[in-house]
Amino acid sequence: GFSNHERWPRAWRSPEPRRAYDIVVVGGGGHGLATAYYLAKEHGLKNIAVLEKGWVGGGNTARNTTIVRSNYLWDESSQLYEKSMQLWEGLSQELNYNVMFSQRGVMNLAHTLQDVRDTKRRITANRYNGIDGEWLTPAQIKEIVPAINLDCRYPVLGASFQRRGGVARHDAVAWGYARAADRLGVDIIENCAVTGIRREDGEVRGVETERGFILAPKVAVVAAGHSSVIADMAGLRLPLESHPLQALVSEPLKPVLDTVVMSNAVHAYISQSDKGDLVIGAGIDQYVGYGQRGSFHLIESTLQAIVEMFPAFSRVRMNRQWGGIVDVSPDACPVISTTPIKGLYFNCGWGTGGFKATPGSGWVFAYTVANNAPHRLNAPFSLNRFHTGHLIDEHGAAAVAH
Ligand code: FAD
Ligand code: PYC
Repeated sequence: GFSNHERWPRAWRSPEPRRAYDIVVVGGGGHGLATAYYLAKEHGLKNIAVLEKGWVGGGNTARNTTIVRSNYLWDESSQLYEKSMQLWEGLSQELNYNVMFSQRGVMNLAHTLQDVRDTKRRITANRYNGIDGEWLTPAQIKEIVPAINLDCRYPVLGASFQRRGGVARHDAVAWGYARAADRLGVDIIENCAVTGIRREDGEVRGVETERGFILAPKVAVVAAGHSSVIADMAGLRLPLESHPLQALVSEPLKPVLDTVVMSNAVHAYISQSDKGDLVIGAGIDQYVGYGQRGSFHLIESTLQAIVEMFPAFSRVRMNRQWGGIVDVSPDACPVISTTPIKGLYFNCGWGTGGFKATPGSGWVFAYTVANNAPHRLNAPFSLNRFHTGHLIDEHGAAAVAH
């Protein structure tokens, strides 16, 4: 049956690294690939390499639960995520690659009076920013999600609903950006870990890699959970903690859930993939670490929460479980920034919520690297905010327990 699939053309080249590039992007996840694509497409820069220590999209890009929404509280973040949402809406056409963006709606449940107040406040703030959002009563929730048990241990009192939110196919996002960037001349170099950052006189000169030294006057780091490790190579300390975040999927079922349901209070979220699996995620592991593994305690606590809300799923079998390493910042917002070292840029701190931001993050980071200055949309997200105190607290809208 698979014999017809043997001679598929490669979607991107596998070049040997050159001695020098104008820009080296460190990290071949969705964000790094999107950055390289927009550098080439929007800024006409062609001499670019993406260096990836493993394989394209093998990090958090391939490990997340693919939820996309833009319903953040503060103006700064909602505008950044909404830019991303607008890019998602045209992404399959832009890349000529079906990223399976499915706007099936995202529901954030409220289980306490404080949840209700916070959620309604967020919906109002979103609407002032031109972002869709509505409050659902329990009866309206039941209409959209017949399988839900509203009268669970922490009764469901209502929910926010962003109808333009939804899910996308994570691998396709990485592959689509990789192919499009490659066609614009970007060299994507897999199995090429960066092991050092060479600096002279306060400026970047290039990167040490497993495959030798590469000269570059600009180095743009997009390494998610390993950002602090790379910052350390340059003598920088980032205000980030790396935590595992776990998810699991069930055996495939017939269609039973056609929207996304998230509950911060009980630490679980669920959707059904187009293949039929229930895709389930948890709150972050409380300890820091770099192990991309699942653990037993989490299966128990997360599935308890899911079965409380969806008793009908109690006998569904789980197929696979894994972890990714998320880079959590003190205000649950990203860092998209120049640094005190000329030519060194960081895009990190997306924590539990960066998949939805992939296109927008790449777009603003490309602007920042090309112009050596932030775009209006990412100016509030500089490293400097941890000195000035202008934090943008999005722990509520992060919607994943921290
Ligand atoms: P990655 O895909 O991790 O890319 C970083 C890359 O850098 C990796 O490929 C890594 O190998 C590479 N790298 C690291 N060190 C080096 C080095 N020294 N040299 C070269 N390369 C290096 N977000 C949402 O918006 N919605 C969700 O539903 C959601 N669910 C999640 C569920 C889980 C279980 C997890 C783990 C995360 C979830 N997230 C979600 C968060 C989201 O996945 C991340 O914020 C986002 O994918 C980060 O994107 P990235 O491209 O920067 O990361
Ligand atoms: O940010 O929407 C999100 C999210 C969902 C699951 C993990 N993060």
